[in-house]
Amino acid sequence: MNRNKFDFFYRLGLKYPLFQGGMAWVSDSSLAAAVSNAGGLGIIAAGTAPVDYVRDQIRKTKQLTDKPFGVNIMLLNECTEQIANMVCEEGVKVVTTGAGSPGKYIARWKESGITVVPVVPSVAMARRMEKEGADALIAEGGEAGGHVGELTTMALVPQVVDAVSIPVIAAGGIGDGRGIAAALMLGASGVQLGTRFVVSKECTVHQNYKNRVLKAKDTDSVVTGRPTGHSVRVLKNKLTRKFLELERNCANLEEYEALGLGALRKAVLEGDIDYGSVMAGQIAGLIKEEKSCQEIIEELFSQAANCLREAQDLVEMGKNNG
Ligand code: TUI
Repeated sequence: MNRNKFDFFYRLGLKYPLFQGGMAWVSDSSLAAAVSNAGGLGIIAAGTAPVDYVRDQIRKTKQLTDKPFGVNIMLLNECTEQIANMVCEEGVKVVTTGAGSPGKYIARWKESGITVVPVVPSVAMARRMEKEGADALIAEGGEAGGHVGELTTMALVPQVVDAVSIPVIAAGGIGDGRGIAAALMLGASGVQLGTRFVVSKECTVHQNYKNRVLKAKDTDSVVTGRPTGHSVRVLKNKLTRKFLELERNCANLEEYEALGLGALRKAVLEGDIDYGSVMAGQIAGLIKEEKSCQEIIEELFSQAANCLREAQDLVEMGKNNG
């Protein structure tokens, strides 16, 4: 029997109903441990990395926190099969997935006691994942950074909430407490934030990457890659200009993919924000200051609580002034 809407997060041992997004090359042991230590669920991203890199990050995270943390498995990774087995061996508590269907791994993960939380971009995918045994879902709208589906968070979340009976975590376009309050109003039980944590003290991305996000304005992100079927939201730069030009000219896909290969690593590790891929969500323009993960999370939930109290005032006003 559910204690309340947030029971799923209580059971995971979290203080807040918050997941940190698993961002390829960005979400490492440093970021994941900081978020977990601050009461959210820190998540290590496997991204396109080999299995040994991911195992190493898991072991480092265990050194940095005794709180639960998760691993995000990006299903286009060539080593997905090995990573899927490794997380069982390492006793990971939560697995989130992205960029595909994790169907064939779910039984294996559940046998190992792992809580399975796939990202879904549609109601059809949400229904399928619930049927295949997912414990909860992340409904991610196209405001998010990185690989995105077509629907917005505002439209996707309530439709997924109505379609399934497992908890739904809203993601995409949430950058502050107002976004959290709004997501809860849409029926979500919790939230996942990625971009906000890129600009945190414990995030190890190149300083140029953080500065680019801090400098971003509302219209600075763009979706590239639609012709390849892998739409990716990134901040505009010389690389995206070239991408969009190729898209307009219907360039062949090989030329296109060659340009994108390794571009994310170039931005994250080398700080090449001109020709690297600076993945970030539409809320980048909302981020004004680098803070510690603990400061970010406490501020998020105190602002959300204030928003919800104001909403309650509206209810009271209707009662008192009728
Ligand atoms: O996965 C993400 N975001 C990502 S993955 C990534 S690494 C990458 N880089 C270049 C190209 C592709 C990937 C960077 N950002 N978010 C979760 C997410 N999952 N968004 C959308 C989906 C998704 C899409 C289709 C989930 C399931 C799905 O199912 C299709 C099907 O029917 O199998």
